[in-house]
This record gives sequence, structure tokens and C-alpha cells, in this order.
Amino acid sequence: MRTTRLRLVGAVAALLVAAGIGAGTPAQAGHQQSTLADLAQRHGRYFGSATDNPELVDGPYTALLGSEFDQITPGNGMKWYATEPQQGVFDFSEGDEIVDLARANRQKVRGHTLVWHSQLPGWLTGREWTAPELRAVLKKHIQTEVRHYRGKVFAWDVVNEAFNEDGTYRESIFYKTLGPGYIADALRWAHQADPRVKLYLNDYNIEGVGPKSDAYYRLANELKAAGVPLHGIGLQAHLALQYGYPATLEDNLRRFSRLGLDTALTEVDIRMQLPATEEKLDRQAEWYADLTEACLAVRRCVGITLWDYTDKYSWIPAFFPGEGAALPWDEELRRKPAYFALREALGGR
Ligand code: 9MR
Repeated sequence: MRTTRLRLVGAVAALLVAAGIGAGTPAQAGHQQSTLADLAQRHGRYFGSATDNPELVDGPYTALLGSEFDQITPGNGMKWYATEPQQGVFDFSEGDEIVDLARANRQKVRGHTLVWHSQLPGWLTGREWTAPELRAVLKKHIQTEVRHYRGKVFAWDVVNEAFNEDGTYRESIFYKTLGPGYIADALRWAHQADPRVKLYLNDYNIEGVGPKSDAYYRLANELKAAGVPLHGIGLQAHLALQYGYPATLEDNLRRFSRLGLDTALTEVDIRMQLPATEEKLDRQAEWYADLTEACLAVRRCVGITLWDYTDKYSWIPAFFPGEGAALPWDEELRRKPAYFALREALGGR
């Protein structure tokens, strides 16, 4: 059913492209089509994209970023290496640039990310820390950054990627030095610094029910029971056609909702082995529609963020050689079948 429907949408889109209509330009003269954000808002959701500072000099790119989406996430600019490049010396220029852009385009910002094992500054990873030393460093980093962005971001990925695939804790510098309690501490410190911002734990490969998402479910349960300020779980949703669609996504979103938590799809992309074929692009389009429908079906799934919106700026080719074509717009900013599938899943025509 879906396949047929999407094939049709894809075929119509292809015809429009062939006729020079509908693709390649953000808005058609004389015909203002509703954006993905407009469509998502009708469901009380946001529809966003990550972006990164070096991309902001690209005019056609920023035009679409500013018009099609109502939420943005800095891909790198708020990470520890960028924001505290020397101990106690803070630099919020990159994150501020993203926040200013969002304000100009009336978009909300997800803060990403306060505590992560990756992209840490050398001063932090290059030496040994005692537990009291690292606690103080962590608290200061979190509170300085959260205070800086108070009222400017609506949510924070407080701890990113805390678990291994089998549901055991990742042996990050924080876990090894401070034990699992660093997560509750990070949430409490962030909450002190901005009592209104929504605090998330965020990870990949937790879209379906499985050992890793179970670990989050258990931890979230414990944190809620202990009165720790946790408001949401971010499911990154870096999917790959060759690994299959996470069929239990909706059930998984629902079980976190029942714990009283928001959920969000925070870093969506759907990669494939290149070359991209029509068949793969159609399957990708179905997956984009399916994950959107899953989010819309669960009341507390608050929004969807693409991990950038165009293949031009996707992280995939650099990290997975031979793979790519993961986003709804291609490298020339032309809309792909996935874009039309998203529109349809959001109730647009
Ligand atoms: O998009 C980010 C890319 O520009 C960086 O090079 C990369 C470094 O690991 O991080 C990317 O974003 C990651 C995000 O912060 C956390 N989840 C996985 C994302 C893709 O690696």
C-alpha cells in the first residue's frame, strides 16, 4: 500500500522535476507551498535540521534551512571542544551564531551536547583526573554552558551516547572516573543552571526495542523514581537501509511516554550503499514516512530533526566510505523522494 502510494508520489515528483517544476527552488513564485515545519506544527510537532557553522556561508543552503524548518541543532558548535577549548576558558561564538540564526528565522534550538565521550578538548583527555577534580570540571562546564544558553535553547542533550550496544555503560572518561552516577549529577547540575530547559539523554541504535534501548528504559525509570530531572529521550535515528527498519520504533516511543518522558527523533538520516538507485531512494522514502508516522502516533514524541537536510553536508560519506545519499535533499539541494514522502506522512499534499 505504502509502496504503491509512494511510487506514485515519486513518479509525480519526477515528472515535475523533468518539467522544471517543483524541485530545485525553495519556494515557487506565486505559489507558496506549506513547509515541513508548517505541516508538523499542525500536529503540534516541530520539524528541524542540524546545521554546522562552516555551512552558513552557503546562501541557497541557509535560505532553505531558514524557511523549511522551525527547529535547528548545532552539529558541532556547542560541543565541549568548541565551547571550552582551554580549561575554564569558554568560547560560545559558534553556538551563538547558530542561536542568532535561529532567532532571525524564528526557530527553536536543541542544545547539543554537554557530556559526551567524543570531541572533547585535549586538556581534558590528555591527563588523569581524580574523581573530585573531574566532578568539578564537569559541573563547571555544564553549568557555564547551560547558563549561557538559558532561554535560548528549549532542550539539551545532557548526556550523549552513554551506553554500549549490549546495554552496559560505555567506559568513557566520565564513567571510568565517576561511575554511573555522573549521569544523574549532570542532569541535576543542568537543571540548577536552567530550571526550565528540557533535559534529554540521547543515543543511536535505540530506535527499536533491544538491549541498548532497554538500558535507557531502566535508567530512565530509576532516575524518575529518584526525582532526578530528566524530561526526554532522544533517539538519534541514524538508520541504514542495509540493516533494516526498526519495526518496534512506535512501541519503543510509547514505553518512554508511559514513563512520563518526551521523546524526539534527534539526528535522523537514512544512509545506503552507493550508488543510490531508484529502488533504494523509494525504500528510503518509505522509511522516512514510517518514522514520521511513528512519531505522530505517540503523543509525547515532540519533533523530528534531520542530521542536516542535504547530502551536500551529510556526515555519512566521510564516516562510512561507500555510503551516503542519506537525506531528503540531494547535493544540489533538489528534493528527493524522501522529501515528498515526509510531506505526505505529515498530511501535506
Ligand atoms: O555531525 C557531526 C560531524 O560533523 C562530526 O564530525 C562528528 C564527529 O563525531 O559528529 C557528528 O555528529 C554526531 C553527533 O554529535 C552525535 N551523534 C552522532 C553524530 C554523527 O557522528
